[in-house]
Amino acid sequence: MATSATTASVTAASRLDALIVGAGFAGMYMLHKLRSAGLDAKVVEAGAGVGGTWYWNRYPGARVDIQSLEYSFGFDEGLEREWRWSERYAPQPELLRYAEHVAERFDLKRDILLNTRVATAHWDETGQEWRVTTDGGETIACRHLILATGCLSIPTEVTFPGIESFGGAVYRTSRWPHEGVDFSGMRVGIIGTGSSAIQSIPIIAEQAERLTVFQRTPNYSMPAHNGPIPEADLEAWAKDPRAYRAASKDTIGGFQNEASEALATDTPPEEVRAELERRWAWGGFRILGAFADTSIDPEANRMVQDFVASKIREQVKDPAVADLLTPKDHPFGTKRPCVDTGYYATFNRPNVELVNLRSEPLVAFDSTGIQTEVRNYTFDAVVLATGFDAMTGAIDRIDIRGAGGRRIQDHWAEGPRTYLGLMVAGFPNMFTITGPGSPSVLTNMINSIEQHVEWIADCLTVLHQRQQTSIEASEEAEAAWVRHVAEAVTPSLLPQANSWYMGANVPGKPRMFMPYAGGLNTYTQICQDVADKGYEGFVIR
Ligand code: N01
Repeated sequence: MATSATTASVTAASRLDALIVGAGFAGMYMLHKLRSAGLDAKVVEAGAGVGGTWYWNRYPGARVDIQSLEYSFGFDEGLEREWRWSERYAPQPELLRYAEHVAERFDLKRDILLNTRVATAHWDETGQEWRVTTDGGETIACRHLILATGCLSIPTEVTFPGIESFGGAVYRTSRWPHEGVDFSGMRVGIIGTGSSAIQSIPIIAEQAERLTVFQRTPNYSMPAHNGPIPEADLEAWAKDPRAYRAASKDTIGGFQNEASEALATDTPPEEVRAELERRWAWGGFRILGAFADTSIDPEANRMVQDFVASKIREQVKDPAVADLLTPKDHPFGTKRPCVDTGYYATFNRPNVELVNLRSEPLVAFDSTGIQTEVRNYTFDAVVLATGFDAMTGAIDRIDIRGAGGRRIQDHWAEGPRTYLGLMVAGFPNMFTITGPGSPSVLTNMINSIEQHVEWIADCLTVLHQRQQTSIEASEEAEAAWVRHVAEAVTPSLLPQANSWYMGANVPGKPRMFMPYAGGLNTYTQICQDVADKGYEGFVIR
């Protein structure tokens, strides 16, 4: 396999303390923490560079949807001081530069094996270690296996009849060419209207001669109002970065959102409207914190749905197109809302058309483009923005076998089961970072990553000091956590949507709400209590 001068060779004859899979933000910070604790750790990464999500998702318009001041590492004051974000929501190239900077600053690359995918990971009972093989033929022995494989890293295997016969180019948003794509003068089709499409459509529309958007289900999208970082945030952060970070982490979503305790149903309609307007004008996810009952009460949620529908009508000139772009099949916030720059207004452009795949189903591709039941569309290029096999996809694709040779796919046959989203019963010494059963995708991922990495590093340090060799979630603790994850989401409207949170976008995937909806602040306290009680629910030997 390709290795660069700065890349590690991990074909270690001796056993590593830990092997980390993935060199995104989670894997990089995990490596740094374990090294700092004096443990011998290395990383295996499938990509040719670090950065995970921000390495792969290079489509036009890709940018973060949580303000960069909060979507960035807080663990090192030096790193924090020397890095300046150019805008509220950093674009992908800047996020990738940041990931590279982190790798350089902490000299991480010498322990990262790039261009290498983990193929198998089998627990060896006798040696009390994981035996890992890679697609490059290496075998690596490690005491602990840490999956930092990302929640949205494996695209779904969506395909369309005849796609191979299409004479134009096909691009997937999550596997975008590194050299970029110039759509000037082209007739372009895009399938999907999730976050990836909603970010890329306005940019592609500016370049292409014609853009046709194939929509199956409309999504709620809020304006980013991207620009300079708001003065109030900058001041609060500069005054006391530690306090600012702590305030972000002490929230349900891991970012500051002015979460209100007020109930929309107890508030006069004009005040509800005024508050939603104020938050819409601020931009991004702030509207999510407007009222405490919108995530649990259909009537309160309906007020936000109606408000967003009115905003879509304000932005889209053609009422029929506005209506088509308005979600009707799921409550607001039950799919991750999108954050856009000029998405709805793009449909006022003369070179953009919207095709409703519900009334005009896609039949097949042919050599010239796409046939629906109504028309043939001719394209030079088609973009697939069709989503990810979320939360379990990257883990399922590794042949992982725990104690007694049990396959993780079998253990998770009815949906992913974990204890705290950190460990799986029967899979000793294997950790997941932002795994199913943790708040992860419902939060600011970097704050969730920091919490997980620090908990795992503390745990391994304790084991190391006590010369204990294995830790495993007990069956009982795992079963209780799975019940608690289900209970935590029950009062909310979240399970009502056919979302990737529910596994609904992958045919055959078990329907189960995968992330923990109890909030990052509550979850962090639970994890701390578990550790304080001597790692309650874990079997340590
Ligand atoms: O994927 P999605 P995404 N025929 O699953 C459609 C994060 N993210 O990559 O809803 C036709 O949301 C599908 O239609 P439907 C963020 O957490 C963040 O956009 O199944 N259409 C849907 O419209 C986000 O939630 C950012 O009916 C088909 C679309 O494809 C998550 O990643 C940016 C189809 C997929 O939407 C996923 O977002 C980007 C078919 N056969 C992503 N199959 C930030 O802003 C699927 N679709 C940070």
